Amino acid sequence: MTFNRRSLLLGSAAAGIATTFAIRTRPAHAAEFNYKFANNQALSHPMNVRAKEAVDKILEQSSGRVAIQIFPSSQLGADTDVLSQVRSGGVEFFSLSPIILSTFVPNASLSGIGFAFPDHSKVWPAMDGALGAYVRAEIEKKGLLTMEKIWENGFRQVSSSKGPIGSPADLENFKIRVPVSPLWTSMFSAFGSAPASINFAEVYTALQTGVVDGQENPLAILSTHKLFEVQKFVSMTNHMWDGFWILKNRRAWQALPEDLQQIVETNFNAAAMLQRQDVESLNETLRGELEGHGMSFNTPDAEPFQEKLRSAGFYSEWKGKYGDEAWAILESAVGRSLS
Ligand code: X2X
Repeated sequence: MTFNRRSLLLGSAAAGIATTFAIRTRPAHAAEFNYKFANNQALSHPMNVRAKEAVDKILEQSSGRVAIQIFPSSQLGADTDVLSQVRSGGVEFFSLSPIILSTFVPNASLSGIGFAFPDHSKVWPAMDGALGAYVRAEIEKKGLLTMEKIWENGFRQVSSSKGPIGSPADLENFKIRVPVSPLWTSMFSAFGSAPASINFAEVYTALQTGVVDGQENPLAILSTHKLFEVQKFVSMTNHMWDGFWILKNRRAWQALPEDLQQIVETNFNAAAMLQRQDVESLNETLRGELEGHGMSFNTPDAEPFQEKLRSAGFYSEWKGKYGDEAWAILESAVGRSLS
């Protein structure tokens, strides 16, 4: 990374002094559109690496008219707060899991149903196809907008400080942090766990202080967020796939002339394609690194977990909530019956 004003801004955001620094260093020829992109990921996560490349290109291709400043690591607030900000216009762009987004757009969580996707070969055609189009339309109905291409978070794995999860019985009474969303709470309640809804900004501390014994996230996050410092066991449950929609405040977006919208949309979507590859390969190759940090891995058979959800009525309950039309879109995307 070259040492220039923009990398300084990005670096200072990580240190938590972004706002004051940004004001002090604003150049005389400020951009016409100064927008913020908030996210919950560490600077080292491919989300921020690829977003930085995208905003640099946007600045250049717009001849300096669109300056997007990145605020990583929940600097502008926890996810549920920033969701309010992107609705009100306090933040112009925000990346959010479809499952957390469901607190505002209920059917957005459809793509996160437990064990729906077997692997990425079904994920991308679905999210770039009918399932993604359905969800984007649901988001628009609520007055928000999103970029076309969803970014990758990955298949989620359970980690614990107490012991490996080998079967559904090991999840019973397990104190697990889940993101703030009824789908997550419902799923781990169906396993008989004790789920606690905690925003990502608080996860490290919650694990460190023992408020919860475990959490679930893709391996890239265990690495970039250093959760290996406070967790010992990783169980490769692959229990759900998760991504990040890049939400846009409608008013801020419509204030951009069409050619600038095009520049922003194109660069974010191109960055998404690269970020998907980066994160997918990290999630496939990080096991060795995490073992080097003292984590131990096991890979349980997924079938008993799915069976437990089925017998607890999880699938029929959510089919009822989403409705038959949405459920049919999901089943056709994953290519099989889920309930
Ligand atoms: O909160 C989480 O666990 C994270 C980072 O995976 C999401 O944004 C859903």
